Amino acid sequence: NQLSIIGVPMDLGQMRRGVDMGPSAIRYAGIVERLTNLSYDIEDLGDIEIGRPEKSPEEQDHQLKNLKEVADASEKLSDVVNEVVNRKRFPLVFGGDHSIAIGTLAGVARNYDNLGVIWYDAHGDLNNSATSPSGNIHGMPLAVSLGIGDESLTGISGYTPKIKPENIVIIGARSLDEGERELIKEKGIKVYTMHEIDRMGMTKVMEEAIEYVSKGTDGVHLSLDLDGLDPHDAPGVGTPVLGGISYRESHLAMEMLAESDILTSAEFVEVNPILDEKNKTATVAVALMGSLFGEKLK
Ligand code: DIR
Ligand code: MN
Ligand code: MN
Ligand code: MN
Repeated sequence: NQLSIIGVPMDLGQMRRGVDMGPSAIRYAGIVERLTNLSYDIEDLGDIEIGRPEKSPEEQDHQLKNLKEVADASEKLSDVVNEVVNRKRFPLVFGGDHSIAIGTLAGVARNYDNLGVIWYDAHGDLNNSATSPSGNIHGMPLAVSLGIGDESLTGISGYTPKIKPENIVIIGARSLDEGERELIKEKGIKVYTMHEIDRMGMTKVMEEAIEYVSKGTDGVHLSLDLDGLDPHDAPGVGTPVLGGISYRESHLAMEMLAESDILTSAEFVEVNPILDEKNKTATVAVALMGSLFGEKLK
C-alpha cells in the first residue's frame, strides 16, 4: 500500500497550452487526502522539470513537434518511475499530455518481461510521423512503446520495444486515424470501441479486458486519457470527442480494476484546467482514482 505520485507538467506533445497545469489541478482537487483516507502511504515526488522548446515554430519538424523536449522529458520520467518501482512502490503519474506515457512505460516496462497495458482513450495513440494528421507526439505514445516511430523516442532508456501488441487492450476508442486502423489490424491489437461498450455493456467489456491483459503478463499498467470519458463529464481536455464513456461507466471500470487487483502502475493524463469548468475534469480524475484504489472495497 505504498504509492508514489509523479507530476509531469508536459504540454509540448500537442498544441493547446494549459495541460501542463494538469498535475496541479489534480493535487488541488484533493488526491493526496483522498488516497490517505484509504490508508495508503503516499509520497508526492513533485513535478518533473520540462524544458522549453529551443526551435522556433518555423524550424520545427512539423510531423514530430517538440521532439527533443519530449524525448528529454521521457528519459527523465523513465528514470524516476523506474526508481519508484525498484523501491517496491506503486507509480501514479499525472499529466500533462499523453506523450508522457512514452517515459512512464519506458520506466515501468524495464522491470517486467510481459507488461500488460490498458489504454483508456477516445484515441488509439498509434500514429507515427508518416501517419499522424497533426504531428503531435501525444497521438503516438502507444506506437512508440511498440517500437514504431522515431528512434529518439522508441530508444528511450536504451531498449525497444517496451510492450507487445498482444498485451494491450484499448477501451473507449471512437476517433482512430487511417494509419492507426491499419496498425491495429496488422498487429491484432484488442480494441473495445464505443460500439462494443454500448453493445456488451461496461461490465462485460471490463471482465474480458481484465482477463485479456492479465493472462501471461507479470504486471499491468493503466494509461487513462480523460478524453476517453464523454466531454459532458470531462470537458477539460484538448481533443474532446462526443459519444464517450460516461462517468458512471468509468467508475464501474475503476471498481472492477480495484477488485481484480491486477494493476502495478497507473497514469491519468490530458487534464487541462484552462479548458475546464471549475476544475471538473481534475475532480473527476480524483474521484476515479478513489474507485481505482479501492473506496468501494473499504
Ligand atoms: C490524433 C489525436 N489522433 C492525433 N490524438 C489524440 O493527433 O494523432 N490522442 N488526441 O489522445
Ligand atoms: Mn491519448
Ligand atoms: Mn520488459
Ligand atoms: Mn485521447
